[in-house]
Amino acid sequence: MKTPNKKELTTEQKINRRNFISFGAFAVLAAGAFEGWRWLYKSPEETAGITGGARKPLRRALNNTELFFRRVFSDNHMVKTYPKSMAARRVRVNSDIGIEAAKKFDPATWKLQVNKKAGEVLQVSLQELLTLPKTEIIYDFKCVEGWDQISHWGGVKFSDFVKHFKLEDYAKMDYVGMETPDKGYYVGIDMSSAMHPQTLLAYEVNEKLLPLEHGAPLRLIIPVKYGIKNLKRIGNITFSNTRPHDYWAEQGYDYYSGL
Ligand SMILES: Nc1nc2c(c(=O)[nH]1)N[C@H]1C(S)=C(S)[C@@H](COP(=O)(O)O)O[C@H]1N2
Ligand SMILES: [Mo]
Repeated sequence: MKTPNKKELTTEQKINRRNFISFGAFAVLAAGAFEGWRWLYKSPEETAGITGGARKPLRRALNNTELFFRRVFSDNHMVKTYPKSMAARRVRVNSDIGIEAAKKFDPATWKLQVNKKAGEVLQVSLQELLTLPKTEIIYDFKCVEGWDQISHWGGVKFSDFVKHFKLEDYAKMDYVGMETPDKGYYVGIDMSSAMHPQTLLAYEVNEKLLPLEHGAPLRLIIPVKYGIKNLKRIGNITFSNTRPHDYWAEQGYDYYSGL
């Protein structure tokens, strides 16, 4: 049997050495983690106020995280817009639940119904909406099914509509629900997204009144949400503090459906 010389280690020795190195590395990491925990544990507590009880460095991290998300998702955050030259000439028609071509619908006799308290209903004609200030937007419309398209819409800002019809008290509620006239399709929207400055009650696409398949006479254009929330052919609007029913949320899609 050959005796191992000093440089040549036996297999067993090699294994032992590796074990030793692995354990050593583990011990160093564990010591680091322990030191980190001890550092946090020994850090002073934050001054109690609206929040309290967290270590100062931890609260600093939490606050920065919140600030980051608020900057990204705040009401003031604007969806990116594009020049008119980039807007699609042929705007894709996706689905037609509640607005099926076979169903009878006369846009001329349509009126938007706004359900107010005590059963009172405010009726608004398209002619009246056309007299309000018009806002246009060209943005990338995104459908959850995977397609997106830059498109050009025009109409009345939902927030201008609220002001014009003195619905401010209703807009203090948490949600707004919208349904097609036949109630076949319906969405629920959180109020801050509805009141977002880019949210429109749209009556135009590419500077012309909406065709039926895009939701004539009036549809919702809400750029902070996926396509599913952009209800075509609004029949009625209802304000509430509880979540209104929502067609795709009932099928398991995210209720918020924000971008
Ligand atoms: N009434 C009604 N509105 C609707 C839908 C629908 O089926 N019925 N589909 C939604 C979906 S999933 C998308 S992506 C957009 C598509 O709008 P467009 O057909 O104008 O492209 O409308 C939304 N609004
Ligand atoms: Mo969609």
